[in-house]
Amino acid sequence: MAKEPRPVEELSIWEDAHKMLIKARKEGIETAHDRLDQQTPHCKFCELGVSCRNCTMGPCKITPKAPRGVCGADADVIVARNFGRFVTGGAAGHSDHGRDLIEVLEAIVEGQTSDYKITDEEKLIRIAGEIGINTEGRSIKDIASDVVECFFADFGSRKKEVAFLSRVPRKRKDLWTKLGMTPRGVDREIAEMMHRTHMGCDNDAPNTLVHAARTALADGWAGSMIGTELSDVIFGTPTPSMSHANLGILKRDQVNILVHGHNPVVSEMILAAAREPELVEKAKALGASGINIGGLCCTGNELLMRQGIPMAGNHLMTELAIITGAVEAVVVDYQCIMPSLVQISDCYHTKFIDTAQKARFTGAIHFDIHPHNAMEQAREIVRIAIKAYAERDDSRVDIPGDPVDIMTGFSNEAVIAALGGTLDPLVKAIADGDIRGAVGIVGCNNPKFKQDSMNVGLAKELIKKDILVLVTGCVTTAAGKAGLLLPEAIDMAGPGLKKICGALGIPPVLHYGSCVDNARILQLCAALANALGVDISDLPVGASSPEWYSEKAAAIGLYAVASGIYTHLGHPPHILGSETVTNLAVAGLEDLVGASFVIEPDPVKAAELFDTRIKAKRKGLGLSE
Ligand code: XCC
Ligand code: SF4
Repeated sequence: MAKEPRPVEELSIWEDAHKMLIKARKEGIETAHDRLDQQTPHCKFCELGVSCRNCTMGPCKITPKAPRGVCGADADVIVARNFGRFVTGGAAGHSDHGRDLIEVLEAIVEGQTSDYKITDEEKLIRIAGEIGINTEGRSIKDIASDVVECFFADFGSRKKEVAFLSRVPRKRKDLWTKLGMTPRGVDREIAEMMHRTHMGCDNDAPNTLVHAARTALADGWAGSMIGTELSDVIFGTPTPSMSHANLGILKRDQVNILVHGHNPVVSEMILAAAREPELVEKAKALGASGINIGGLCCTGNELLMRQGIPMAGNHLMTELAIITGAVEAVVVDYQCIMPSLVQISDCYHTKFIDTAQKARFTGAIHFDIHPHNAMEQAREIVRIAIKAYAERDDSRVDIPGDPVDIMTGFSNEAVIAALGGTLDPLVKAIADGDIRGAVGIVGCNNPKFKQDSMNVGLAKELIKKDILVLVTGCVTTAAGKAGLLLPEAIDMAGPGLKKICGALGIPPVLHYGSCVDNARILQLCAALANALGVDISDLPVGASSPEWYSEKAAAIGLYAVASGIYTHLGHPPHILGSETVTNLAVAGLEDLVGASFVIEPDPVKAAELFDTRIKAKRKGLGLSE
């Protein structure tokens, strides 16, 4: 028997979401919330992580009566293997995204594209210097060519360590060497995890987890970091600017195109095409007043950070955005794109367009976009969207609410510039206790949580305690909709943050970018630790992914912990079936890497945990409260 749908107020904290969920029900459209209800209760074995399908002697599941799989693997081994592969999926996603940016830079260097260019030459030169490339008196193309080589090599198996380990504090690097956690090559660690988890290989849970951490570190300090840094080089390093967020950014009288996914390579071209006068004229000829580009998820974050384009929503808003009936096209690249969007688009005039060979959707219009044809393809996509505007059924359009203002664009470069060129004022503010510490709140929505209740709740609690918050990924739109990404939000903060952020004219919650941009936070932590002459694990900092769902979020969490950053999760990964693995995650890692995970579903309690941690770390550094 079908379950009664839950009241919409229980599903999300947002009014725009409530309105669209009600509209969906009226129009007979299913959302992730409905499907979660169909899927629950979930399989207990899978939830605990004790089911294995790694070979055809199985599938096996561990029970009190059957404590070992056919091969003899116990719960510890099975949980560790499953978690290892889970993290590896995430590391592969971020890193393959990073590789795509290297390929674009390569195409620029080799003259195969005129659609992309090197926008931030200064940053490219700076990066080259950091990874040991000679820049003296050389042309930008030659330097770029060497950077391309070096980063491609970071994916291979010929190196002892990936290039950006040059940013890591000495103590941390030595620790990784000692533990066998030093990431050597992105693809190598990923392949090795697949190997280790084949039947009959790594059958020692802690050992598997050390390699999971190494794979995650390859993501954080190579795949993701390369993705972020080269995106800045190609599309420009973000600087603070104003924009807005929520479904109200859709425009009744314009051609609305939503870009969704993660990589700016395609979405930047869509934006550029939509700004071409000829295409704007075409839209006007059909009665629209213009072309409006809105962002979803991380592709949205990328364009928001650099181009100030507004955010329609985060993960759980992606289906609801289409349900407004006002979206002409959803253009996607890869990751976090629910396949249900194709079916929902089909219920309206909305064209669903995929653009990557590695992320195709049955029923979508496909474009194969590469550096050499990107702009021309983007124009064609925008033309399709314009045409769709004529098919829009006005009687089904409902755009809920008015957009909220947000401030964005906080790259490390922008923060350092705002501080007058060095990190010293930040170090001083931390030493003085005006900023007691910092926490990065990152990651997703998950229909298992009331949407954004944790994301927003935790951020509010932390700033009250004078803990600076940095947000990325889907927490961005959450914080933005709650008014936290505005300078005026200092009124919700403690006295110290109020003073410092007030003086700088910045919000107490800073938008730091997309999910791969968590690499910016790693870099900041490393720079702070180096400035103080300590390890990252000595800093009064933390990370949190309150409403996480994805393999990528697990990879981020693990590279944060392995880098020495105490990390909170709103709910556990599928590891509870192994006491060994669970204890390592929430305790044992502390002894190994100086940080661990903590699981806490209540935002107020989670903020308390951070408070305690930050107090202890401040004390360790000899700083008073
Ligand atoms: Fe995806 Fe990056 Fe999660 Fe959002 S936050 S749901 S991973 S889009 Ni990374
Ligand atoms: Fe079962 Fe072992 Fe095969 Fe996994 S690897 S399915 S536990 S026999």
